Amino acid sequence: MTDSTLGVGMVGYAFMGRVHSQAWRNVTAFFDLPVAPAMRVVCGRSEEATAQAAQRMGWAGHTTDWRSLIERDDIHIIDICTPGDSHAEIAIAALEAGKHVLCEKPLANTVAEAAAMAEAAAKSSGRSMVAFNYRRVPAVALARQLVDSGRLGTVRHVRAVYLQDWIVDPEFPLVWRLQKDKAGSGALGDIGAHIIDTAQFITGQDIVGVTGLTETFIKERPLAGASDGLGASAAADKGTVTVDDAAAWVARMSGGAMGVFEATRFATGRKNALRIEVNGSDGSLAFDFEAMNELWVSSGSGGFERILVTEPEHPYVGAWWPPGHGLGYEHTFTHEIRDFLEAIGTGADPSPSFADGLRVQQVLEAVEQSNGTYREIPA
Ligand code: SOE
Repeated sequence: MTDSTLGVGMVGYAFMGRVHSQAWRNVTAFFDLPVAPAMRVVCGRSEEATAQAAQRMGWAGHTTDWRSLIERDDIHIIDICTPGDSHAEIAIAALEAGKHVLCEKPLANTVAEAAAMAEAAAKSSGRSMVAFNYRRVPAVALARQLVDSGRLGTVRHVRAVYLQDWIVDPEFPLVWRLQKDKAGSGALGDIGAHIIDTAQFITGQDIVGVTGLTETFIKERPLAGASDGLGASAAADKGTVTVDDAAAWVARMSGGAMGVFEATRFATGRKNALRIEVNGSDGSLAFDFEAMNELWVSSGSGGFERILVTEPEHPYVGAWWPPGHGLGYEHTFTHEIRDFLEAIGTGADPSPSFADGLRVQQVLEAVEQSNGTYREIPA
């Protein structure tokens, strides 16, 4: 072990914990970095399941007490992969102890929690970052470069949707993502947060105002038993869904663009379609995560042309496979952890910061609150 080895403690080992583990395991095999992670401890609630997770995912040890991770001198990074209701407590304690913190999105369940986290981040000697992984899709990073270079001219429209369908079945159980006390909100915070970040990242414009609408189509669902990825077994008894199933909002952006956004888990047939289109005075671009190695670009005439974002000169791609071989969902997390470690190693502030995460949280809250501005059309 060299001085540049940083011990990692990860809290949570379900879907996000698995994909983060894969990134921690692989990052130094593909990227040259000033610091190297050592996967020291994974933390979860059940002793037996956490021990199994440690073994499968490559963690040297395990614990059921996240506070003990924060106290350890050989743990320098805390990676938070838990539901939103525990983000603030863990992150603030870790930042106060001077640890570096990577936190899953959305940053918190409320603006107040996110503000406290951003304040702790500003005071801490540790670095912190929110895990908005879609910024690290090569095609999305390329889209930002194109907008930055002026290729699109003045950006007038941003159209971003995030479409999934995993809870269309009314018998799908009431998992934590459908409970406000655990998740903060539904499709809005879980996937709407991603399109807010992606739109702001690509355009370099912040959302400065919104008017929104949220809906819960299925108001009661079977209680959830043992969990399994996004799903769980279903019990006979039912409980109330306390979050939105879908959200839509229009926005003004800081550079004068208009934004139209939609996040839903009821887009039957769409699995993970994060789509964004940006229209500028001189050109446009379009991206769909379900074809994540492609970016469509228009120079203003003759429609759109496809760029296959699999060349070594494209963002992140040179570290991987020969041209045309393509990347997947998991690579975005490896890129995220690469960028986090690079920033820590060079003494820079990683991006998106907790302050950026707070801003996203403010947009989410504004969408929920602006439901009140809805006007019915008289019959
Ligand atoms: C479920 O909607 C989910 O796993 C999100 O929580 C993730 O952030 C997204 O990347 C995929 O879908």
